[in-house]
Amino acid sequence: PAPHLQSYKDRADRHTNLAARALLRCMDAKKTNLAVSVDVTRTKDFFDIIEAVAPYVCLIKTHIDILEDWEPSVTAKLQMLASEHNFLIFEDRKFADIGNTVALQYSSGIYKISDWAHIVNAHPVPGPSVITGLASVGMKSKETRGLLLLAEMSTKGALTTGNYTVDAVRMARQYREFVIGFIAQRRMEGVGASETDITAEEDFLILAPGVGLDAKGDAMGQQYRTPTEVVTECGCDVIIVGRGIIGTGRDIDVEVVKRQAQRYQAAGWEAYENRVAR
Ligand code: 5FU
Repeated sequence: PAPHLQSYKDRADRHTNLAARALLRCMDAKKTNLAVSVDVTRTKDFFDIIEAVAPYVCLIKTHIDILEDWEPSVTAKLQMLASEHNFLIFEDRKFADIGNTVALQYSSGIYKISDWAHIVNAHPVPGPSVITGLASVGMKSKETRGLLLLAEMSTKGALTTGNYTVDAVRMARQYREFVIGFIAQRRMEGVGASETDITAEEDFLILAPGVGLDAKGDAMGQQYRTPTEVVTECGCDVIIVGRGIIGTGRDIDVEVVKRQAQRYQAAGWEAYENRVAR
């Protein structure tokens, strides 16, 4: 059967990339397909949120460069929490430059992303060299890292459509040891597949941003769909939720954050169970 009709557990047992395998195992063990996007600028809020949502997530998604008081101990603590609470870390860096530059941006600078992020993502716009550049760092790491290609974005008017998406998927098929899936809005198995593609063995994870239970969008082009639309109907594997859980106000209410995380975990898991039971 197609990957989205199989259980996360079966897919974990079969996956060859260690980061993908760890993520699928964690989803099965914690019964969650929820990733929380911790888009805040203060380190204290960052960790308050992570501690509140940790039991309910398989993945914490970061934009590490928006923290105003970042210091090296932040990513060290994040790694510690990840192993303590069993979740993976996804730095939403969206690399989009030549291979040599993205390799440096991934490994170096102040953040040294490859040291602590299990998963990163890249725009396919530069062509395959963006993948090989990042793989030159990620595949060297002791713990294998995984890359997601941005095949589709959630925003209104996004240019990630048609042939662009098809070419992104074709590129990913050439580097299946490192490219573990896509940021996308639906499954990609059928996309651009020719008869020579061994699609039966292919298991790309689909991580979908743009998920909300209470709002349809924001004032800056974001568009939201529900976990049922995203997981049951469109076959995505992980729901990525930011403001639906952390709120939009300046002050963080950890009790509300915790409740919302529980609510999205339950909705995401129910949507998955309805899908595999079909
Ligand atoms: F690639 C993408 C995309 O297509 N849409 C997104 O929203 C990434 N995102 C990220 O997911 C975005 O940068 C935010 O960090 C997060 C969504 O946050 P929200 O608060 O749930 O809208």
